[in-house]
Amino acid sequence: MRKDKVQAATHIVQFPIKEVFIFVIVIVLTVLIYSTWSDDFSSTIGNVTGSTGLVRKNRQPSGIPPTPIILSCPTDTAIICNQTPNNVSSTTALPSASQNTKAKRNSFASPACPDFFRYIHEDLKPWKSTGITKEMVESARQFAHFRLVIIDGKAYHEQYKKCFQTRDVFTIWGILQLLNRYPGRVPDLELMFNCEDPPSVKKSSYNSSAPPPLFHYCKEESTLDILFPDWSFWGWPEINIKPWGPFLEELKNTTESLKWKDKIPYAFWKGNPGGIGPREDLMRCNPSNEHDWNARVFAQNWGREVANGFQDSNLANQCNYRYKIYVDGITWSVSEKYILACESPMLLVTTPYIDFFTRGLVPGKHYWPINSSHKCESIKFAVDWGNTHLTEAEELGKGGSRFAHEELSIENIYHYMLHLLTEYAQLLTYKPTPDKANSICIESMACPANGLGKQFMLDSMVKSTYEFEPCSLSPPFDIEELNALARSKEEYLKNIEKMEKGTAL
Ligand SMILES: *[C@@H]1O[C@H](CO)[C@@H](O)[C@H](O)[C@H]1NC(C)=O
Ligand SMILES: *[C@@H]1O[C@H](CO)[C@@H](O)[C@H](O)[C@H]1NC(C)=O
Ligand SMILES: *[C@@H]1O[C@H](CO)[C@@H](O)[C@H](O)[C@H]1NC(C)=O
Ligand SMILES: *[C@@H]1O[C@H](CO)[C@@H](O)[C@H](O)[C@H]1NC(C)=O
Ligand SMILES: CC(=O)N[C@H]1CO[C@H](CO)[C@@H](O)[C@@H]1O
Repeated sequence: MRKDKVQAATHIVQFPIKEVFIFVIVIVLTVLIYSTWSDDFSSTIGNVTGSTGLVRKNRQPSGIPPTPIILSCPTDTAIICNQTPNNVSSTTALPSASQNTKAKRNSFASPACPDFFRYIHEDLKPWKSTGITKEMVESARQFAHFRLVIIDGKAYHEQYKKCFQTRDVFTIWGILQLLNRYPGRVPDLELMFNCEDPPSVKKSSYNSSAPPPLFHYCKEESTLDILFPDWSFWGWPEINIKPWGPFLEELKNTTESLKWKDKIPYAFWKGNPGGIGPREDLMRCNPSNEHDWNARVFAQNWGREVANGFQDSNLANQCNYRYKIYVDGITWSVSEKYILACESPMLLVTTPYIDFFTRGLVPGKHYWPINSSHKCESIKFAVDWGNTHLTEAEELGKGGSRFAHEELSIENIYHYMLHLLTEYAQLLTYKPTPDKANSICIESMACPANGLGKQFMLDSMVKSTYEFEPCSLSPPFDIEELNALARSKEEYLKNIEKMEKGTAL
């Protein structure tokens, strides 16, 4: 128990930024950054509003009217999932294959998905020419905590190992919501899922054989894990992190009441250093007799937070600081999205870890990179720069926040899952069967749940089928695009480094 708490803290509490990826990406504004880059840094930063917010406009109706989803918990009988999922298809006939094709065509008329969706193609590339055989899926079992099968819109689950806390529960809950939101749209599939921190599928182990397709929350350049949104989008009851949709709503209320210029002009981080190198290192950036690095970093004691009802760990209150630091946990940290959403520029201690959305973040547009080999100096420089370039710093904070609220809206999370699972299923060369997996449905998960776990399930439950087409997935990046993104990101980092060197520390 105690160990659990400590671990929880370690995994979780970071709330610093997430940075992620190294080589990977940079984004849309590459060109912009390129062109303005060399001599006018601040206009680069200043003008990076961008491609967010497109998705909600011009949505294409799917032609299927919204049907309410009702959770009905029997009082005295056992829950049986093997009927139609959530009673949806009893009122709405499942679309036939031909309707699906039509729907697919329609979706091309939908607005394009955010650019980071294009990495779905990158994640699945190792199997593009071979397809995914049953043997390949079975070879991923060695890394998997559970197996999930979807057949005719119904889900089946087989547990191999225990996941930390309720990571698997809320991940699966999210997939059930997807099935309810888009009845008939998620194709039959079978997948293996790993819910721990470290990426597992090393490229170098599969030079000549097909790698195991493994779903996971994070990866590195040297691994081949298939990225999937983490559990906390549906809630993290152990540390009172609300589902993402309601959290964003609440945050909008808080941030509206706080003027940007009135925020506390330092860089904030709170989390559990827990023996994690980069975090321990960050703790050294607190003010001392010799230095004030403009950082205000706090060690979180999750045991105490749990005991006092989380009164001191309200994430929304952390937006009171003008800058927010992200630093990795054991690997990536789910804290990044909360840090981004605050309108305070995210100071991202650079990281080799990548999660599905961080591939869309652009330095100078969504965050400010912090060199992890001299964090304190780098943070001091960033804060001094921001406090003397208030307009640009505010714009950077808002750029990150727009990304969190718009590109990363819960609606887009479902679109991402739908596109990923659809593309993945198309690669399967066989028809999956449940075998030893058991039927699961919202009733079997939510009815027996209790406490905060149950509340978060109810709060994040999809209450109706969705009447619009998902955004349309753009084609894969070509190699030049990927190279250009990586290059422009690298140059951005180098340029910040030069700016830092130009000041006497
Ligand atoms: C399913 O929906 C039908 C029609 O709306 C309703 O009569 C029935 O009670 C529902 N079944 C369950 C198990 O909720
Ligand atoms: C795969 O290739 C890399 C680099 O070429 C090499 O270092 C590694 O040992 C190889 N792995 C195997 C399993 O052959
Ligand atoms: C946000 O503010 C609106 C309007 O003031 C209010 O109706 C709503 O309940 C608030 N939402 C949350 C989550 O606090
Ligand atoms: C970070 O700092 C180290 C040492 O100070 C330096 O070697 C490295 O190039 C820097 N990284 C970037 C991306 O500038
Ligand atoms: C600082 C800067 O270059 N701002 C420009 C950003 O883009 C808008 C609209 O394209 C211009 O009006 C601004 O002048």
